[in-house]
Parts: sequence; C-alpha cells; structure tokens
Amino acid sequence: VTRTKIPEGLLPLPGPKPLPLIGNVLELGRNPHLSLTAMSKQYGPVFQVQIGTRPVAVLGGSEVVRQALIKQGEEFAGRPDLYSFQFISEGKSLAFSTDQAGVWRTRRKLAHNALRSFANIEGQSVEYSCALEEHISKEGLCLIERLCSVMESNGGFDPFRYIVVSVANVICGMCFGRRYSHDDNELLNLVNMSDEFNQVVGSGNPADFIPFLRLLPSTNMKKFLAINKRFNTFMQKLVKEHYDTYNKDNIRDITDSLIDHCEDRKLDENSNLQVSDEKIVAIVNDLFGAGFDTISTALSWSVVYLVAYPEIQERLHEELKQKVGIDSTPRLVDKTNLIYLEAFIMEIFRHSSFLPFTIPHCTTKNTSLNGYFIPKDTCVFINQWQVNHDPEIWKDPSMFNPDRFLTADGTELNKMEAEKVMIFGLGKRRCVGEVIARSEVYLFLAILIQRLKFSSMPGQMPDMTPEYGLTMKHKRCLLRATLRPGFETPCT
Ligand code: HEM
Ligand code: HJJ
Repeated sequence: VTRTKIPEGLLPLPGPKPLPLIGNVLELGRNPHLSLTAMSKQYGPVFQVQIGTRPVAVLGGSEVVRQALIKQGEEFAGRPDLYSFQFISEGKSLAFSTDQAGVWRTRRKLAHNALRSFANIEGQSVEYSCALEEHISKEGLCLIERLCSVMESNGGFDPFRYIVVSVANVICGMCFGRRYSHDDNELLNLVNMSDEFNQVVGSGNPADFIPFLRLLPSTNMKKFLAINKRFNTFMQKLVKEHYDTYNKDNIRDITDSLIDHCEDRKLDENSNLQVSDEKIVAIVNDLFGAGFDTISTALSWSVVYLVAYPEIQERLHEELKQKVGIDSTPRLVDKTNLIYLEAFIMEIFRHSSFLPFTIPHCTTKNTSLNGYFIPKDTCVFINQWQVNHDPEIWKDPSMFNPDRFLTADGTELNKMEAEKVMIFGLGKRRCVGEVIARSEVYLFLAILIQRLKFSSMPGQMPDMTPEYGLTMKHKRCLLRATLRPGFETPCT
C-alpha cells in the first residue's frame, strides 16, 4: 500500500480502527446503511472505514454530500474498479464501468437523448400526450385486469411478481418496441431474479474488496454471474434482431437509435471514434436493467405501504375521486393536482430509502472535504439513507407521514421539503432516468389507487423489513385487491 503524503493543513479522515486483512467488515455487518449511519454519529458526516485493505470514504451528511457531488462534482464523479462490476454487461455498463471522463460523458449524453426522445415521442393515438403515457396507461390497466383475475383464482397475489412485468413492458416498449405477456417465462425468469444482482452489487459487499472471499464457494456470487449471463444473452438476442431489421429511414425505438448513431459516425470522417459500437449499443442494457428493477421496487413498496396504512390509502383514493373522478383514467397532466399522491411518493422515497447508497463513486484526483485529505482513486460511499433519516433535517424521521411534504394549510406541495429527499443521487452522476421514473411511479400508482383497494390477507401483515442491496426490497408477500365501486373488468 502506497501512502500519499497528506498536504499541510489537512487531516486524515477519522474512522474506526481496522483489523488486519479484513479491516472493518465486522462492524459493517448485514445492514451497512444502518451501521455506517451509526458510525457517523461518532466520527461525523465524512469518515473512513477500511474494507479489506482498501480505505473507503463514507459521506452521510446532506451538506457534505452536496459539497462533494455538486460543488466538487468533477473530483467525485469516477467509479471504482470493484470486482463485481466487471461482470455487469461484460464490463461495458454505463453505470458501473470505470470509463474515462470523456467516454462516460459521451455515453451518458446518448442515454439521456435516447430516453428523452422515446419517452416524449407521440403515442399511437391522440388520447395520449406521449408514448410514455401510452405505455404506462395500457400496462397499468392490463395489470389491474391481471390482478383481478389472479384474485379470482387464487384469492391473493405476490405484488412484485406482477408489477415487475408491467414495469418491464414500459421500458421494453421504449427500448425494443415490444411487450411480453405476464406468463412469458423468458421475461419472468429474468426480472424475477434480481435479488442476487442487487445483493452482490450493494455497497460494502466484502467480496468486492477482499480477494480471498471470492475463492469460497458462494452461492450469491454464482447466481450473480448466472444472472448477468442470462441478462446479456437476452439483450444480445434483441439487439441482433434490431441489427437484422435496421432501416435508417424508420428508427423504431432506443436500440435502433443507438445503432443509427454508430452508423452515422462511420459516414462522418470528423467524428471521434473513441467509444466502440459495443459500448454504445450496451447502453440499452443499463436503461432496461435500471428501468425495470428500480421502478418495480418503488411500486411494490408503495403497495405494501398502502396496505400497512389503510387510512392513507383511503385519502389517496378520495383525492383521485375529487380531482380526476371515476369516469376517466388519470393522466400525466393531473400530477400537479394530485398533491397528496405526490407527498405520498416523496415519503415512500424518504422512508423506505430503497436505494440506500448511490452506486459507489471514486475520486478522480487528490482532493479534500471538510478539511480532510482524500487521495485520488479513493472509493466513496454516499449514504442516501442517512440523509433521508437525519434528525437534524426531519422531524420524527422514522414516522411514515406524507403530510410532512404539504404546506401548513395542506393545499400545496412543500417544494423545499421535497428537495431534501435524496434517492436519485446528485450532480454529474445523478440518475439519467429520474424524469421517467417519477412519471412512471406517479401514473402507475394513480391508476392502481383509483380502481383498486389493496389489503392484507386476513391476519398476515406484510413483513416490511428491507433486504439490503443496491435496491432494497421487502420480503415477498401475498396481498389482496378488490375493485372499487363503479369499476369493472375488463378495464378497457
Ligand atoms: C443511476 C436512482 C430509475 C437509469 C442512478 C443512481 C441512483 C439512481 C441513486 C446512482 C447515482 C450515483 O451514482 O450517484 C434511481 C431511482 C429510480 C431510478 C430511485 C426509480 C425510482 C431509473 C430509470 C432509468 C435509470 C427508470 C432508465 C430508464 C440510470 C442510469 C444510471 C442511474 C443509466 C447511471 C448513471 C451514471 O452512472 O452516470 N439511478 N434510478 N434509473 N440510473 Fe437511475
Ligand atoms: C442491471 C437487475 C441487471 C444491469 C445493467 C447491466 C445499470 C442505481 C441503480 C441503477 C443504476 C443503473 C443500472 C442498474 C442495474 C440489472 C438489474 C438485474 C443486469 C444489468 C439501481 O441494471 O437482475 O440484472 O446489466
């Protein structure tokens, strides 16, 4: 280990004393978001833990996180070379690879533009404001139909199992111009198995830092490799179909537009070719992976909270009845009127903090924060869970209370409070899917809450203890749903 000399006037990061070889893994435990929040009470908003022999800077105070990711954005915008990351999209992931700043920036712009174009492009019928709205409305109604039929035959359903297919179909529509049936085993096997992916990729996985742990027979790591392989095979098949039927005069979806970008570049002799075609087309893997997993996690949590807080569910339904009525399906434009629903979603993001840490960052040069020296190539964890549960920022942080996001008279969303919630990261690496994600969580929920009443199976409250990972999920459970008066299936 080479120690960089600490420049004069700066201090080394404080933190717990590490053990030889393993560092502080024992203190990290099974819930790093909780253990690192507890350590922050002792060592302050920025401190260091050692995982294996590698120092990791942990940022958990709102101010210090903003300082690093926004004001010193350039210096904190890298990704570390963690062991598990090299297997994601065969090392070509946009989100997880150690691309140099120039390559990453080019790819990120392409991802942004592709998402923007194919979300905002007009739908097939004039009744929808855009393709995104059309996909969500159709999949939302189809989901209701499906839940009702499963209720009829089984008397209960696993919410994640059905939500994830509907959500996958929305991003699949934009990426590949197609959808899958709720019984399609190829899709089901792919999207219902993301648990090991999320556990292995979660911040602080000891195997990412301690090489000898990789030699142990670990079922999680094996499943992780298998998931990535299945995921890549699935994506490659769809990409190949697109190459085979590509027509530059008819760009059908995001995959076509990425292929088109590669073809365009080849005709332009001045264009820079530092990013390979594979790295450009692989962007669609990230969009699809992030697009199905995060949003279905958010929606599944939302439904479980509705069941746990029936009075909140009733108030949400009442708001929909008043602001939208029962004769029309909610739309994206209704969002600003449905303020209690917006407050509910913010409180889901804050309280569950189901994305407890951002993807790990890495310093791109020697830097300092709060008077502490942080060398180049230091791995950095950003504790979003801590920001969202900081008692200095939030009154009774462990209470689930959407009203905290409304103004005192309850007639408006309190934008100042809403901006304090951190779930999409901040600064240069912040989520590229945020706008789509917010629209999707909102519109799916509005459609579901308007028509359905969710409840637990008699005497079986769902277990709301999160399973730690990149995205944290609640345990699988069985719930019930009944149609509200005035609605019938089929929905359309
Ligand atoms: C990155 C959150 C939905 C695409 C991220 C990051 C977070 C996040 C925390 C990491 C930020 C960082 O490292 O500092 C979420 C949440 C979502 C969501 C909470 C849903 C509620 C989506 C969707 C898409 C998407 C729908 C695409 C369709 C991405 C991509 C990155 C990313 C490509 C990597 C950005 C980069 O490394 O430059 N997201 N996300 N996300 N997200 Fe999302
Ligand atoms: C996946 C579940 C996957 C990818 C990507 C390439 C890329 C901060 C969060 C999102 C950032 C964006 C990405 C998330 C991961 C998944 C997801 C799975 C394979 C993948 C949450 O997306 O089971 O397999 O390959």
